[in-house]
Formats: sequence, C-alpha cells, structure tokens
Amino acid sequence: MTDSTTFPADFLWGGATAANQIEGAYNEGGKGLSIQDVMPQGITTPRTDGPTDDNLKQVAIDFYHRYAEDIALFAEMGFKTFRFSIAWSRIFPLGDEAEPNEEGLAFYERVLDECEKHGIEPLVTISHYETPLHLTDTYDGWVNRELIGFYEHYARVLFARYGARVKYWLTFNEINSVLHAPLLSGGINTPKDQLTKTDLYQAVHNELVASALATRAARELAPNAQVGCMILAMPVYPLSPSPDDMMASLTTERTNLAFGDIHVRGEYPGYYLRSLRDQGVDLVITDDDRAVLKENTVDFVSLSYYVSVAETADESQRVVGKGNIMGGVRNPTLKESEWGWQIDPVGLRIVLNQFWDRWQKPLFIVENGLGAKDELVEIDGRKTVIDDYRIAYLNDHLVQVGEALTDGVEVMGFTPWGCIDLVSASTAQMSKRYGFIYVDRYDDGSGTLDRYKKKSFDWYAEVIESNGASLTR
Ligand code: BGP
Repeated sequence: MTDSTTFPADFLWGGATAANQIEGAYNEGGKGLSIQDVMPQGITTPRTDGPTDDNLKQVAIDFYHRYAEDIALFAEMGFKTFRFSIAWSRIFPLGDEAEPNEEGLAFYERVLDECEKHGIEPLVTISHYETPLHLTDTYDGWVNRELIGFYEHYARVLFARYGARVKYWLTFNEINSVLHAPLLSGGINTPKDQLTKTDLYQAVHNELVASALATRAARELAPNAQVGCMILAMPVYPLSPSPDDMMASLTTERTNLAFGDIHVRGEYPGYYLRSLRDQGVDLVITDDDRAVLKENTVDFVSLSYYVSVAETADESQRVVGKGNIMGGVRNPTLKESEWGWQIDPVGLRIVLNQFWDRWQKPLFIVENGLGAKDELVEIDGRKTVIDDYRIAYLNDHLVQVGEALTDGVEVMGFTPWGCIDLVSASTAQMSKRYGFIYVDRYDDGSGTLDRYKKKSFDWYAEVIESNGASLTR
C-alpha cells in the first residue's frame, strides 16, 4: 500500500502507443510511406527497398479503423491520458510538401473526438520513429539541415489544427537513440557503419534545433500547450567501485544526459563539446541555432524507462547485454525479461531523482513495461491472459515512482508502454506483448484482431481508481 497522498490528485495515469506500431492502414487515407514500411524486422535486419508483405506494421492492430473501440477500453480502465503519435507521412505523405493531406488531419481529429468524449487528455508525440521515407531516400534524413524546415512546418500545421485541443506535446521520441539507431530514430539512410561521426552528430544538432523551433511555434500557435522532450532513460552503474569504472559509467551516462541538458538549459555542456572535439567532429552551428536553443527550452522532461545497465573501464569485464535500442554491460545482480532486458525497478527511482536534481523540471514517465509472451486462456467462457508477471513488473516500478514522489520529485504522470498489444519496435514482433488488452494477432500475420482484457486490465483499473493506494509494497 502506498499512502493515499503519495500520488498527486491530478496524476496523469494512462498508456502509450505510437502510430506505426498500432495504426496499420499504411497506404490508406492518402498516407505516404515511412521508414517503417522498409523495416519489416525492426532494427534486426537491413532496410528493404520498398514495402514487403511480411511487414506486420502494414496492418498492425488496425487502430486506424478500431480507435473508437480501443479508446473506450482505455476509458474503462479509467485513463486520464493517452499517448499516441501522429504519423508524419499521414499529414505530409512525402514530408517536403507545402500543403498537408486533409484526410490525415481529419483522422487525428476523430481520435481527439473520442478522447474528449471520455475525458481523456491526449499526449501527442510529433515524431516517433516514422520519418517519411521520401525524406530518408532523398535527403538522408536528419543529417540534412533541410529537415529542420520540413519538421517545423509539420509541427506548425499540427499546432494550428490541434493546439486548442492538445495540451501535452513531445517533440521527438527517445531523441538520444539516434546515436544508436540512425535509421529508426533519425531517418538516416546511410548505414550505421558507413555514417561519419560528423554526420551523425550533425543529425543530432539538427533535431535539437528543430525541437526548439517546434517549442517556439507552440508558444505562438498554442499558448496553452506544454512541450516536452523525450529521453530514453537508462541509468548507468559502475560495474565495480573503482574510480575508473565510475568515470566510465559517468561518460556513458552523459551520452544520454546531454540531450536533457541541451533541451532544458538551451546550450551544449562542456563535456559534450569536449567529446565532439575528442572524436574529431566539427559541426555546423549557426548563431541563430544557438539563440533558438537558448530561447526555447522545454516545459517538462519525459522519459522511457525499461532497463539500467552497468559500465566498466576494464575491457576484459565488458560483457554486453541486450536492452532498449542500446544495450550496455550486464549487471550481474539483476534478472532479465524473456528478451534479455534487465529488470530494475529501483533504477526508475534513481533516474527520476537524478533528472529532478539536475533539471528541476516536471518529469513524465511516458513509457515503461514488460514485453512478454502471453497465453490466451478461457476462464468461465471468457478469453483472457493471466499476466501476473506483468502486474508484478508494473507494481514494482510504480512503488518506486511513489518513493520518488515521496523524495520530492515532481512526476506528472505514468503512461505504460503498449497499453494495448502492438508491434514491437526493435524486433517487429506481435509476440512481444506489453498490453492490458490482448490483440488476437500473431507473428505470422494470422489472427482475428479481436481484443480481450487481460488480468492486468482490472489490476490497472484499480490502481488508477485508488490513485496508487492499491499497489503492493
Ligand atoms: C521504445 C520505443 C517504443 C517501444 C518500446 C519497447 O524504445 O519508444 O516505440 O516499442 O521501446 O521496445 P520494443 O517494442 O522493441 O520491445
């Protein structure tokens, strides 16, 4: 039991998704292709030339046609907020057009109607791993400065159209992941092993400037909006107490923290500039860029959290494990999921405290959860999944959120990832399930797409209803 006052009364309980992983309808409604249409196996294989039939995301869970039913189920759980992304290529099929696609804009209007009907506050990601393919093929994605203008134009269209209805916006999903997954995160066509460090860090810079320009546009077009950055959070522990291991863990951790530092403080930290110099990276940064970054910092910091990692300066001890987009050195004290992601609830408290101490900005946990294999069973004539493992995972992480709140950290809300089963980002599987709602679809593309409530559905409804008081310590 947490104290009934642990979670603030306006805590935003909800769930999170991304367009490419739920919508399907990849070529309907005037939508253009995105990078996801050439990544049928996620980041596990090189991209294809064009769309292929083995790509589960072409149909995904058919949210494009079933959004009303799904949002009603979220409302039944008591969601206060729902995180979804807008598919850039639904609004600008190529990405570089002047005029948006009205059918795409109308679709998200209908999604917002359903949210409003149920009193659910939308939380919108502007770019979640779905760069229009044309921008990748023609411009090499974010390596090219021209993307800044295309993105700003896209963001302006969104703020003008939805600004009065959407309060919470995230500019780029897991912006720091571009260092590790350049195509997925930065729409960069040049294969990672051929990409120069200068091009990679120029892409990072271009995204950061675009994020600041979107923040400026929101202030102008949607004055009630709050704009947040989104960081893939991954605390890094020294593998041993040696100072060299501590320094190595700090250096690795700073590759993530830099993104928050720049979004919150509006300038490049000294350690980041040093690391660029050490790598021989020479960036094009204009005076205008510097001013834009400085003047348009974020209102809040959002984060995904799944795993912590370890780090060591001793090469002979570097046993690298798996993890969210980027892995790290395995921590021998932790257990791991079926996909090898190490499970560390206390790490969430650590990262929340660290971010709060560092930035003093409200924090929003917009992803967390356990990807696991589920078995659909029939109990009393009703199909369900007894997902006690998922309940335990989320319970333990939420208890740590409660601890962080008690530590004085300001946390705005919690939207666990894949509140309804969806296609995984890294491996593009259906069998890696996160949801409270089971979707009848399988890795071979078969399935009825019917929805079933898992045991965790009722559990989460009770957590929300009791504002966290029902959690088990
Ligand atoms: C994050 C992404 C999500 C999501 C999640 C789980 O990196 O923002 O899009 O999918 O991780 O990862 P996966 O789907 O690979 O299990």
